[in-house]
Amino acid sequence: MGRAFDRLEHDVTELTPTHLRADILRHLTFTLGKDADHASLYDWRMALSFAIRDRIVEPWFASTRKTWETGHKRVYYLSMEFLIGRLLEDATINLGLRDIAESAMAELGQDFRAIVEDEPDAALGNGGLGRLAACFMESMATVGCPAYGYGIRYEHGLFRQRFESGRQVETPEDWLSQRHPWEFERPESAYTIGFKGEIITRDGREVWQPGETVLAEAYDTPVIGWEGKWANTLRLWGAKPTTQFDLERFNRGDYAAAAEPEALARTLSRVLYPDDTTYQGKELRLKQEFFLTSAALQDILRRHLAGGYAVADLPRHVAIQMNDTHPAIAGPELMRLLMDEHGMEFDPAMEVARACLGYTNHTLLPEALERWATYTFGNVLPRHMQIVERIDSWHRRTFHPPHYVGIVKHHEVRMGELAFIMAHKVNGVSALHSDLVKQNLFPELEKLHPRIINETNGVTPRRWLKMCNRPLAGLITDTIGAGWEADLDRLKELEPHVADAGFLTAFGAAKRQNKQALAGWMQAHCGVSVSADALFDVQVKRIHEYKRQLLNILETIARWHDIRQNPEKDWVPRVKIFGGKAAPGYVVAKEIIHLINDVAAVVNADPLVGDRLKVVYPPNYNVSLAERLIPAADLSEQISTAGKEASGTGNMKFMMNGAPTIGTLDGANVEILQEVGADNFFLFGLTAEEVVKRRANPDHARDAILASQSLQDVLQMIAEGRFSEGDPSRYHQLVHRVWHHDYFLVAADFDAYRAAQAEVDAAYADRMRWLRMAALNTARSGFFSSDRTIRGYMADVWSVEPAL
Ligand code: HBZ
Repeated sequence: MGRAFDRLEHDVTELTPTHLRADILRHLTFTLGKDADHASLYDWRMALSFAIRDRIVEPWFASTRKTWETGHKRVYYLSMEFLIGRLLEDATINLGLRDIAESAMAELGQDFRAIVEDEPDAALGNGGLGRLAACFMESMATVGCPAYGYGIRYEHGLFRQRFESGRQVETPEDWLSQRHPWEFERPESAYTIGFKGEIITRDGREVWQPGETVLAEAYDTPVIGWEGKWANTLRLWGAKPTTQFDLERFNRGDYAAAAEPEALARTLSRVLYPDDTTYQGKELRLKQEFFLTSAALQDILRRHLAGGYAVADLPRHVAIQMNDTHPAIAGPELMRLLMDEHGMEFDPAMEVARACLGYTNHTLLPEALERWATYTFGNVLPRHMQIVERIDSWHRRTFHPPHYVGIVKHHEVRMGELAFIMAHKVNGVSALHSDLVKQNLFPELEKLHPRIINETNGVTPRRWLKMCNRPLAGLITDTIGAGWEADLDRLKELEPHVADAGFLTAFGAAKRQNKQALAGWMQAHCGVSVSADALFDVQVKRIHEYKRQLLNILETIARWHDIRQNPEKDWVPRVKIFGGKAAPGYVVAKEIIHLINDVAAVVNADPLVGDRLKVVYPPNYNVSLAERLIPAADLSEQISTAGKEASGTGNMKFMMNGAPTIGTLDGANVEILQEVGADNFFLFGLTAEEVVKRRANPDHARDAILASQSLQDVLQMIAEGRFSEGDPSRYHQLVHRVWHHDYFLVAADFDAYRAAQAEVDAAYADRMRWLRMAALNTARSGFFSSDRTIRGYMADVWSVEPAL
């Protein structure tokens, strides 16, 4: 690697374990005030993290300097969620220091793995949307796209999940109870954020006089790209009170009242909303969205003006991406800043705002589309309510949309329509999803203002292959040489090797090593013993009816039943692995979790079945657990009802790690199938169009159940209480739903899914055939690097060139 920055003291490539060891000891002594003889695992982790962080700071400064000097356009990614996970190992990998760090720690008598695993996950997100934002940050740094991520520094990330008698129990997550070594607090970068209050007229202009204010204070985490050539900033806002602590009240003994402003402010950045399923009209959520957006936009304008540019020049220097509608208040807030604070007129302000803004849609589910009661919206953000109405009437006057199309409808502000109208580009996240956004979500708006494009999601291969799957990453480098990490299409060079039995055997050995490690972990943490020879069949993602974990567990029951009926048959041993959290208020999802755990208890204790089938559901699925499970998977479950999963990104991680998919034609599965070929993908189920048609038949579930003896048996066993001894009615509602309210077509797809699972068994039984399929999945996964996705956004949405 060449030196990409001029003022670096020591080139990272010249660093030896001895250098690093000295730095670690220096931090242990002078930053932490600890003596090596008495240092805990935590102390060592902090010392190593600071020593690694030191090496990020120089490229970070160099990148920032270069962007300032050249006046390069910057991208601002606004997201309520960044699901970043652990940072230590990722940073060492991107700096090329992974092995050096391991040796340095060994020299100090410490186990690198144990240190890495001591780091808590930064879980500032729910699922795919938040993890995508984290992959994008890493890819923007890798391809040299100058960027800031803006989010909220939640004190408590996504809840921790435990199981009590098989039921999900949530406990608060506490990642900030320990020092977070990666961030820099910036008390000097703080902005006042207003809420409520009234509109007054000043010098003939309407201006907002907020009734409440809080301070947004910046915390910066550098994000380093592959080989340390570029670094960007993840800037998370923490809320602080604007008013001084009331000493007079405190002295009078009124402690609670004295602390009131602080308590009020802190609630704003206290918790991440854990609901990824339904939009909930909570005032605090709206306040959080505005808090993030207003702080970000004030910061963007301050930086732009500090560069000496005119406000009207904003689009030449600034691209702002709204990650779903959560920050869609950016449209009206940018308009307010341009008009009320910078004196622009409405029309030119609209032009500037729309040229800067882009909007990514991540869902078609109507219940997840944000809408705010005009009463709430007008109360919390009175000036923005005026601006929204002005935008809406301007839109009606100028474009004459059909009467039912608009932003404000039936006393609600529709954030999707608002985001669409305020953005110059709107994108979906897979080819199929983008088509459906065009056809079903915004057909009229798209006709009036064609702007919907597709940017198929991707994932960073540094974390999701290089870091989490060392055996496979090593084999890839041995086979095609280094450099594939930043040019993932090069994985194609593996293809000629799949004809080579030696390569396939090595591929199988790498997989086997990961499975062995996972088996040991599951034994220790879940108390279930599994054989690494069994087929590891994995479904990990949020629990949701549309994702159909229910279909998977019903097939599991059918399989168990078949094994019991016919134990002599030559069964391919299977381990069904589940992982995922349900939104705390999502009753049906929680019932499904309970059923999976109940089935696991029965199946795993059945001596007649033994190793032929095991069910394991490790609790608290998160980024770190994904890094353990995905490399060990043989089969990737992507079985959502067609038309419902916008893209999926887990599907891409499994593919990269050599796990063929069993899946429907949904989201990015369609593109995975296209890349990998039908021979290397277990396709089943109704298509999105067929789903819509089938639903029109009110008896679709009944018809499907009556046509399938196996499904009848399974539902009967559940209803009889075979998995809920002593409580036979436990799943009556769930079974009733399958018969009578099967909106997601579990029954209609059941037989097809079973047949596809039988094909999986047959393919796995032929070891060389299976390994070929697995290796081809890896070899053909290059398209799904988030570097490709980011280059797409840069060219199609942001009009930004790489600065590297
Ligand atoms: O975004 C997911 C999609 O379901 C998935 O298909 C896609 O791959 C991924 C990235 O594009 N959507 C989410 O993860 N959505 C949320 O987490 C969410 C969070 C808060 C909400 C609504 C949705 O209020």
